[in-house]
Amino acid sequence: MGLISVVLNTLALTFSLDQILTNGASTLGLLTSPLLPKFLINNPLQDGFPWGNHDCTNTNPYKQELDTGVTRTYDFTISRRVLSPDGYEKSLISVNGQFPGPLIQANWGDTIVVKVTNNISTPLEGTSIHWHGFLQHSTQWMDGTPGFTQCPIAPGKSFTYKFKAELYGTTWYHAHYSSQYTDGVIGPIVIYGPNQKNYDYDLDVGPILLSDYYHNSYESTVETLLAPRPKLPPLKPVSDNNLINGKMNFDCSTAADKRVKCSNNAGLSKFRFQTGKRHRLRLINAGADASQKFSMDGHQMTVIENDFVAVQPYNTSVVTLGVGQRTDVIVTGLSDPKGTYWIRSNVTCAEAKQPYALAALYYPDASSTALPTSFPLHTPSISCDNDALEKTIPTYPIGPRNPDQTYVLDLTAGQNASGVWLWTMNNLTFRADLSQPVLLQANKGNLTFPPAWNVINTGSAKSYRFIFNNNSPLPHPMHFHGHNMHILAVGRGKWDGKTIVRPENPQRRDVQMVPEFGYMVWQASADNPGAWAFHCHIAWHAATALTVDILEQPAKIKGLQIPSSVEQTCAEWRAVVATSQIEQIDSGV
Ligand SMILES: *[C@@H]1O[C@H](CO)[C@@H](O)[C@H](O)[C@H]1NC(C)=O
Ligand SMILES: *[C@@H]1O[C@H](CO)[C@@H](O)[C@H](O)[C@H]1NC(C)=O
Ligand SMILES: *[C@@H]1O[C@H](CO)[C@@H](O)[C@H](O)[C@H]1NC(C)=O
Ligand SMILES: *[C@@H]1O[C@H](CO)[C@@H](O)[C@H](O)[C@H]1NC(C)=O
Ligand SMILES: *[C@@H]1O[C@H](CO)[C@@H](O)[C@H](O)[C@H]1NC(C)=O
Ligand SMILES: *[C@@H]1O[C@H](CO)[C@@H](O)[C@H](O)[C@H]1NC(C)=O
Ligand SMILES: [Cu+2]
Repeated sequence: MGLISVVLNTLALTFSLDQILTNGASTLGLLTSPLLPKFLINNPLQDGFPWGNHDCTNTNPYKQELDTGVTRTYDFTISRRVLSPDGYEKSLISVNGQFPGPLIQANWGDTIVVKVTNNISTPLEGTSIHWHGFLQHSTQWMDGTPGFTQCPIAPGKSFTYKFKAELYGTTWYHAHYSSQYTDGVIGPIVIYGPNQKNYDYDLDVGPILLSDYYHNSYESTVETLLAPRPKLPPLKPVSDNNLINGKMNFDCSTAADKRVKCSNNAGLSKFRFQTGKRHRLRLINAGADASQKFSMDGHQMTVIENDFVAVQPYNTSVVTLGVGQRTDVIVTGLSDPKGTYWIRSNVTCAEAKQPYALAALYYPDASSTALPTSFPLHTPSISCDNDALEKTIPTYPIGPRNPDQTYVLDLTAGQNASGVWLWTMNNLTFRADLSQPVLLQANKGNLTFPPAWNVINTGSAKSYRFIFNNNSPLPHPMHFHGHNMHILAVGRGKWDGKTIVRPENPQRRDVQMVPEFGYMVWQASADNPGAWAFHCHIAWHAATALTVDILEQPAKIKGLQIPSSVEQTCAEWRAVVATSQIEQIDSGV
């Protein structure tokens, strides 16, 4: 059995039977996985906390430059490894041999350092890691976006990322090179911070990554998507499975390629609850395409945070997450110590052969080998809209003033002259030059960019607003780097030009679902000079050009002291590209 031999090579001796089920060699989603603490304790404390008396109602985290003086250091090697997360063997691109990759943890105000080494071979590829949702104030070159803030890390080379935990809550990291992350380069990040006083919790169950999963390599998917298809409609890739913390069973009789090693009953993620205790769950959609509808049979959830933004708590039985989004919930344990329940995550708004991910929840006296027999609480729903803006109210209110600049961004799709289906933003199809990151060019004072880089130069505007019109029949999870967007309005049809939901305190987050044939009006403070991607987080859409580059405060970019390692990474990348060993197969991001 390929699966067993892979596991045995390096890990089996120290693993329990439960962990042998970890076909992705990850320790997430096991009954032996440790609970998380309230914060990491090796910091100096003030008023009992690493962050002193700052909390989620008294401190503006975008302005507060909290610095604990503590650094958390990680070492990541990105390399191919044959694993069978759902029983079907695949050459994944792993982080330190694991899928999902290891957890990064820090306290609010700590500094995170991650040395990333590119050990991907056969074929050789670049890589780069994006720290999703981090602001990167004063480290704008550490955002990990090729063509925007850096060149890809060349094969055999390393790049060390260093950035502050300016916000707190739950997030993830992922490769931002082509659609590489969908083959495995993902992992959770927890930044401990203040909790909401009346919604404190007893036990932190930790990250729960939800991800649609493909048995084909990302390269084959992307190459098929970008092949000319004269007169034919665009393709929609179909996922093979849906995973919770990288685990799920797969029915091998339905495998597309019967020659590939496959075992049924690969194993599910398992979680433990205590009766009557309040549990914190950190939900993350780390998938490629699908929105996820997360629910727990028999349990209500209380939402306390969306993305990196604490919100006034509200109850729900289903959490909807577009790709890239996170929601933290508190769930109170029920009273029966023998209870077992299904945890479910359903794919929605995407094509899937097996859309139903399951995990098992056990109370202390339940046998952890018995499968639950529970039923869902609610009526099924398939909408992938986020909860209404009226419902998601940040605990720290910020009312953005009138913007200095307003832009209209029209999204459509069509075929170019070679018959390739591509997305267009204001009629332009995005394609990065991975060897020429916009941030470095702007730092040298050259603000002339080829049209395909889709650069929108916001000049010296102190704040800017975008009216984003989605003229397509698909919803899109739109992500902005380096900021939390103020989401002023979202809906179907066209914006009326005036309605803003709670102008004194609109929802903030870093990814927002925009409905099919709908709009999103969002605004940002230009407090972060840099080159920031605004893109659809569906990997297949970003690969097919659904991206723009928002250049903020270019005059200030000219004064940035960018470390020489960024330029060196470009020199190393250009040297590989010059030997034609690596081809750019898509938009680059
Ligand atoms: C680098 O990748 C090769 C296989 O592609 C693997 O054998 C080796 O262990 C990897 N090195 C590290 C440090 O992960
Ligand atoms: C939310 O649910 C919790 C328990 O799960 C309950 O104590 C609380 O009253 C509920 N809040 C509302 C507003 O329904
Ligand atoms: C998820 O799918 C199951 C069927 O497997 C269904 O019973 C449940 O209601 C669905 N959940 C949601 C939120 O639609
Ligand atoms: C159409 O787009 C593809 C993919 O970006 C590109 O390779 C091709 O050159 C484009 N064709 C034309 C005529 O621009
Ligand atoms: C995009 O192209 C259409 C049709 O050629 C044109 O009507 C429209 O004004 C263009 N939009 C922009 C923003 O250039
Ligand atoms: C500015 O950058 C563009 C795009 O990379 C390049 O074509 C042009 O030669 C540069 N101009 C100068 C003066 O360096
Ligand atoms: Cu999209």
